[in-house]
Amino acid sequence: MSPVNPVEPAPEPLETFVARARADVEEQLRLLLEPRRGAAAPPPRMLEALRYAVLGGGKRFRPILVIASGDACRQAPAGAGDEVTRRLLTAAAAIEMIHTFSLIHDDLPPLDDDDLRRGRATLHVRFDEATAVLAGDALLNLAYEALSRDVDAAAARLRAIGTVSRAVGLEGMISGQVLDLEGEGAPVDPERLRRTHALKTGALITACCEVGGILAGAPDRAQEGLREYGTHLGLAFQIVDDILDVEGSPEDLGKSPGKDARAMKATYPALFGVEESRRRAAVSVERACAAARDPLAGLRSVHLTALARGVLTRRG
Ligand code: GRG
Repeated sequence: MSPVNPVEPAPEPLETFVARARADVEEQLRLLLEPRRGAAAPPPRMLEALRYAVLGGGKRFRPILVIASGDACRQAPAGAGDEVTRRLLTAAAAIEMIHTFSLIHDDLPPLDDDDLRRGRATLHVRFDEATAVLAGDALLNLAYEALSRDVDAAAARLRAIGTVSRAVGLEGMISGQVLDLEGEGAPVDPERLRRTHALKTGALITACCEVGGILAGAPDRAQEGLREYGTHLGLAFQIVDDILDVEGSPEDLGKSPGKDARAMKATYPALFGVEESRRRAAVSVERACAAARDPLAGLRSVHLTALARGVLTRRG
C-alpha cells in the first residue's frame, strides 16, 4: 500500500512506536546505571538498590512522552543513532530516573508509607529506609549528570536542565507534594485540588513535552503547543490516577488500591464522584489533543493525540 503523502512517511502505529521507545529507554537506563569508565565503582548494595528501583517495571510514560514530543517537531525523520535521537533518549532516561526517585521517596513512611510498588516490595521494604533515601538522592544527581553529558547542543541542554529542575523543585513537584500532604483530611476546594495535581504530577509531565521540543530544536510556537498539551495531559493523568485508586485492581496497579480514601486525601473522585471525574479527565484529554493539532503550533500530532487518549483507558 502506498503512503498517503509520498514525502511524509506513513506514521508508525502507536504500539510499534511505544514498544520501540520502551526498549530503547530500558537499554539507556541500564547504560546510565553502569559505573562510568574510570570512576570509582559505587558500593554494590547501592547499585543493586538502584537497579531494583529503576529496572523493575513501570509504564515509562514520561520517557515515551519526551521522545514523542521531540519527534513531533523534528525537521528530519528520526533515524537510529542520529544526534537528536540520542539526545532525546538520554533526556528520556534521565527524567525516568527522576520520576523513580519521586516514587521511592513518596513510598517512604513519612510520606505515603507504601510497601508495594510496580508489583514488588517498595525499595525501603526490600532494602532499608536509609538505602531508599540515598538511592533517591543518587538518582536525582545521576539524572542531572546525564542531562549535562556531552558538549553538543549545550544551550539546548542547559534549557532542558532548567526546565526539568523547575518542574521537580519548588515550582512543581515538591510544592505539589506539600499541598497534597496538607490536603489530607482537610476541606479542599476544586481550584486548590487542580493546582495540587498540576504541580505534583502535571509539572513533570509538561516538562517531558517541553524538553522533547527543546532538544529537537522546536520553534517557540511549537514549544507553546507542547506546553499546553502537557498541561492538560498532566491533569488528565492524575485524575485517572485518582480514579484507578478507587476502581483499579492490585494486579493492574502493581500497588494496593484504596489508599487515597484511607489517607483521606483530596482527590477528584472524593470531590466530584467517579463519573464526573471521568468526564473531567476526558475534557482535559480533548484539550491536550486540540493543542497538539493546533495548526499554529505545527506539531506532528499523531502519536501525541493517541498517547493522550491512551491515558483515559489505562488500567495501571
Ligand atoms: C523531589 C522528585 C522529588 C520528590 C519529593 C515525594 C515527592 C516529593 C513527590 C511525589 C510526587 C508523586 C509521587 C506524584 C504522583 C505521580 C504519579 C501519578 C505517579 C505514578 O506514575 P505512573 O503511573 O507510574 O507513571 P509507573 O510505575 O508506571 O512509572
